[in-house]
Amino acid sequence: MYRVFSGVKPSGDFHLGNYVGAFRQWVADQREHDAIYCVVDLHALTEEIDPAYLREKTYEAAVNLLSVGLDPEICTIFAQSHVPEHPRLTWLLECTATMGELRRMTQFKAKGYGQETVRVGLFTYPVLMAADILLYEADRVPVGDDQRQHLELARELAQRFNSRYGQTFTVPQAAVPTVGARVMDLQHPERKMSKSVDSPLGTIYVADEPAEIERKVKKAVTDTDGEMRYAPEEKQGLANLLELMAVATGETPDEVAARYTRYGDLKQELAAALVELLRPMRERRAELVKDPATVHQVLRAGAARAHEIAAATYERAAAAVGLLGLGC
Ligand code: AQP
Repeated sequence: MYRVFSGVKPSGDFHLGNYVGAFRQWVADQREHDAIYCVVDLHALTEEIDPAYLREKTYEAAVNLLSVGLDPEICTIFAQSHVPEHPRLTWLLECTATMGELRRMTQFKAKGYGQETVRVGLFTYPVLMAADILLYEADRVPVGDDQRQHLELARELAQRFNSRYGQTFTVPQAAVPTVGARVMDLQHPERKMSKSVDSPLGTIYVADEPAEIERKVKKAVTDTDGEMRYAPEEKQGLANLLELMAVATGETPDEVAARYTRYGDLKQELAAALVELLRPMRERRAELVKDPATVHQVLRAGAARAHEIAAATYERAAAAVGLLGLGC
């Protein structure tokens, strides 16, 4: 049985990109693999965030993960800060990684390169992410396309550590969906849909009411030539809508394009399809918010199981680099 690990940052409200690029796969994986999912709250500290907001979003993240269909009876759901081995292993991996490879991370280049006031954590967080993954000896890491480079770093650090100190870590594989790996902002189709970018009309949140979803899809930016074809390079806005419809129906984007002639018809049917896609989540969330005791219990049980696995990996890594254990 494969071990699968993935995480989500509680830095805002979850959106359609998170669902399509990641959660969909997480739900499918829990039935076939040993699946471990983490709310990576330490990652949310890399940029300014209000403490009360972070607490609220971390709790909501757990509610949302349960709402999308994760079942704590068959998978593990926990908060990163509840397992102290994450920052501990990060240090060992920071002493394995180089400045040069962290400088090449495109997310850092986009958000903080060259700024004196940028937090050190924003520069080093790909190493924390590597620790998240390697602690659980994950074979597969389902992620959206934006995380591919970070996954490559985790693989590189695992291999380097293993070859320097002896076999310690499993080298993970990225699992990126073939359709919907990068859901784009509906108003700015050249950039990905993102929870920390303020684009209220361009972002469909998983908690949006049907009328909101319809309004946002109707106003989605396309192009003026009116030609219905799937061309992600030339027609980014339309390609995004075709991909989303393909995710909802199980077709390919080209097959979807062949069924429509007018953008308006595609938008109307896509809005209806997205409302249906997100409906079960909305209903489950309404139930769960009334039951915080269950959510806290899921996080406590998840942390206990995660800690058991993480502690064993950390001890192995610490011994490998030469740290004197308490047992001496
Ligand atoms: N637009 C997207 N399309 C497809 N997949 C996406 N993911 C995120 N955005 C898209 C995938 O969702 C999982 C959880 O991501 P995350 O929330 O932890 O962090 P992120 O990738 O940095 O997402 P955001 O929304 O852009 O957050 P902020 O704005 O706070 O940085 C990951 O598997 C990710 O690939």
